[in-house]
Amino acid sequence: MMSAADPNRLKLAVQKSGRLTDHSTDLLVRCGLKFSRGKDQLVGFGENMPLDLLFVRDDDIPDLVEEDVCDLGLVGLNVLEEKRLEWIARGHEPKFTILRPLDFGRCRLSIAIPEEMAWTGVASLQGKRIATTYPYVLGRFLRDKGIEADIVTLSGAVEIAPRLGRADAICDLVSTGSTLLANRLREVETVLESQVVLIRTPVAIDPIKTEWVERLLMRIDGVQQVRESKYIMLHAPRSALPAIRRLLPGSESPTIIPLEGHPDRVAVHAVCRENVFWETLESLKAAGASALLVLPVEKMLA
Ligand code: PRT
Ligand code: ZN
Repeated sequence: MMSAADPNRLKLAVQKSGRLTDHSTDLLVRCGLKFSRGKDQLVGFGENMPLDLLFVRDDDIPDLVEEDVCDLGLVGLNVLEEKRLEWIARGHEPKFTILRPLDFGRCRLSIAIPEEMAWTGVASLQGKRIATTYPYVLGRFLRDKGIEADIVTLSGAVEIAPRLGRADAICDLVSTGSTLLANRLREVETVLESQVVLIRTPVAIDPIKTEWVERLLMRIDGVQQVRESKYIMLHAPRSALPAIRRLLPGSESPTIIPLEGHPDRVAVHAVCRENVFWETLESLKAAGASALLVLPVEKMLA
């Protein structure tokens, strides 16, 4: 019987429980993976692919991949970049590879200051105390900008540090900005834009497993493409074709089909790699199109 300890099976580290967990497992399920979670909930056993999931804290994912305990990992660039700079500072040159940015878990690491603090640009940080859980990324940012400031490293609750008198400013993750607002803080500078990335071990993966990495990547690309893609169908007079082709968003070569009994009219079918908005449909109609139909695309393989 196959087991998760089988060296021929890929191991992919994902966050155990947090903001990235559902998106990570959803992506893999969309790639066709069926998995069952063991009693300890730590391993997800791939039932239809030689691929097992290891559920861990997101902060552990870079180490697990860099040390080749896992072949692959899904982790936020914020966590990965902080680890990378920490390793370099400790004399370890990291060798993992980023295979794909994945367009979820988007957020930014930003500097925020109390509402009443004056701001004339990053120079306003000179000599200030900045609280963060990202001392290495913040340190590099300040060095690049030529700013000398005190980095106050905290393990959490960074947003209350100014109110407690522990810092003058903070450097923390922001997505909607409502946490900053609730703490009367103002976002003034982006330090790092982040999203989830797929990373792979620096160690060579054996050929059988490599084939599955390639298949997984191809499926991930397909999943990413269909997310925004639409299949659009319409009828139009032949004379309107040039105008209609210009209006179809992100589509390469539409299929043109003659309409029985209407020599001057055709059906146009096209895959649009961008969302199709009402405005586009209205413009198409104005250009002569009729019987417009927009369908979601379920799977795509180039
Ligand atoms: O237990 P474990 O260590 O695995 O989880 P964790 O608590 O460290 O991480 P988790 O689940 O909170 O976040 C995991 C990852 O999600 C982060 O490393 C980022 O890559 C990503 N991410 C995306 C975010 C946010 N958006 C985000 N908004 N991580 C944290 N936040 C915080 C933010 O700092 C703020 O305090 O959420 C709060 C709300 O944000 P606003 O701006 O929407 O108010
Ligand atoms: Zn964490």
